[in-house]
Amino acid sequence: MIIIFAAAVTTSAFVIGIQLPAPVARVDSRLVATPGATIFGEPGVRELAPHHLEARVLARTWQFDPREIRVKVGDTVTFFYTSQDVIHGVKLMGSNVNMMIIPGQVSRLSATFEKAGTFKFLCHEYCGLGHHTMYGEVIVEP
Ligand SMILES: [Cu+2]
Repeated sequence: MIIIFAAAVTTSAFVIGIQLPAPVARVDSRLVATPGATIFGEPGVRELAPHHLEARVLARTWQFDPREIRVKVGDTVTFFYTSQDVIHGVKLMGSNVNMMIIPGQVSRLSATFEKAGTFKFLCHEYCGLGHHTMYGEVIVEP
């Protein structure tokens, strides 16, 4: 069983590309939404290089800002998430993005979109009465 478990972990890490997200930076959650104070002051998508984008997403009760992210097929997007208030989470369907979003901490993960379509993302940490309204979508254009 231990050998099978070790093989499953090794395969998911090095073949499938599933990684443990680690905190990459700290932010002051009181100032996080202030323009100019942190990278989340102006949330959205920026092009860093051809086919390499950066998405800065601020989670707060009960929405993601931005709620819609548009990319093109073949783009690699590095997602940065943080929370302004309570612990949230994000699971992006059809990708490896599945992270906790913790106030004061930046979570980062990259995904490459090989297929056109609309991929929903949603909060997977119960964050209060409006939790079920906390979702958005990545639109991958051909
Ligand atoms: Cu939630």
